[in-house]
Amino acid sequence: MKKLKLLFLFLLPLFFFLCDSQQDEELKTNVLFIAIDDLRPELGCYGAEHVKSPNIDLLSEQGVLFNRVYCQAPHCGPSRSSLLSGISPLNYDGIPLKPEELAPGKITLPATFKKAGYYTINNGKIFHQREDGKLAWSEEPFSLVNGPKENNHLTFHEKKSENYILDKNQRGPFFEAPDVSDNTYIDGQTCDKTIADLKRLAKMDQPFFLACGFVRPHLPFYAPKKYWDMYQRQEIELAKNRYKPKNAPVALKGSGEFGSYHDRNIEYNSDQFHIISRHGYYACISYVDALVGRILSTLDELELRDKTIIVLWGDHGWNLGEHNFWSKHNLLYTSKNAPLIISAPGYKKNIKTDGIAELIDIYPTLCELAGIDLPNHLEGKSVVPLMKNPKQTGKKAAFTKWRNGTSVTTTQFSYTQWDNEQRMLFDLEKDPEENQNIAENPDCKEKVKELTKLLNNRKIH
Ligand SMILES: [Ca+2]
Repeated sequence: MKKLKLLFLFLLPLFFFLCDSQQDEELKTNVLFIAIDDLRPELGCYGAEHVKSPNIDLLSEQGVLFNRVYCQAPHCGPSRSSLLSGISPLNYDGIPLKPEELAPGKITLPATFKKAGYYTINNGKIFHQREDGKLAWSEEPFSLVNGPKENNHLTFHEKKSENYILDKNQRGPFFEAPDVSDNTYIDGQTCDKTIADLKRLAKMDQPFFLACGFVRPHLPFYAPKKYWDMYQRQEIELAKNRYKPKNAPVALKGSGEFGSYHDRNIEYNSDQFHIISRHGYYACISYVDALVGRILSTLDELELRDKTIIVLWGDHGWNLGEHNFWSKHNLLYTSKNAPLIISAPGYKKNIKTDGIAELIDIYPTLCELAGIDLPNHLEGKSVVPLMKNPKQTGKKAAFTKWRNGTSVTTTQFSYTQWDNEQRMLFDLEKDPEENQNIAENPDCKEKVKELTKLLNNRKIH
């Protein structure tokens, strides 16, 4: 008996040691957080076979792809502020470009991970501006986006681009295709830095939250020639609905973003303009896709895949010539719908879900996946239940705000109202391209009433 007691006393510290090790092991689920600016869900894995995105497609096979995720604002700054602070801008008066404006004093997503003992790194465009949310990072953010002109994402490398400088802001043309290496542009440099960080982080005795933000396919469409060459220009299909929706309210407008770049003497919204713009957007996607592939290969080489949650997201949708609109900046479905893929150790793979989610849900989701306590200010809801059961319907609705308009998306409808009492309603089942506004149809009176109530209730809370 005495021997047994001695053995027990001898084994007790070992037991606690093992428990501790177990806890350490549990803490060490890293996060690789990949943001792709202005990427709409038009990728191979989203059923767009004409877009060459083999690496992101492969990631989707290793995780869960969300078909119905909606941004909270169709604009970089406010969408990122919302996603990273976990608060919707729906009740905010104006357009909050920074998380400090939208959610003063509230802890951001990367800061929550830092507080939980993670080593946090920011490469490229995560927050809209390099100085935003700065306390979240363990090191000075690596971002050339707001840096000196020769280094930022507007820098062109094709000789003839010099002939196309816009007088008003000295920006270059809206596209170019020079024969240069991947790391000539900022995204290639962001990729190189991220790969070097992964190698460094793999040796550290600390879990990491590594954020990597690419600026393409955001305008201007600058990508190495080889990515343009992946597409035959004559095979590029244009939008079928190059006209405004029938009965569109005056409040529905396009974005003026293309006006920030020189048009290279190509007439806006001409056939040639549509073709080149689509070609440029796709080339930029393939460029970023190749960079994503290099990062994921490094993760595998370092044998970190089983210890890392990977989330890949876009900050909002994009109009690629539908309704003759370009870029984001309105409340059409194409502006609201964003891509999201989450690959987490131990979770389902090669799964797609139609459950409704919002970008503000990423914050609580990552906390739950990593086993970190949620700050109590969060407005989003974890999508882990959807990852476990992708057939669930998810949220009842998603909410988006742009200037004085607010919008709600349900499984069947997209409804938007403006402060000036204009409104638009689309039946996404019958009219997925949103070609006919039915808000004023007598048959839709009850539906408009129901969706208005849903929207106003969300606004109050
Ligand atoms: Ca953006």
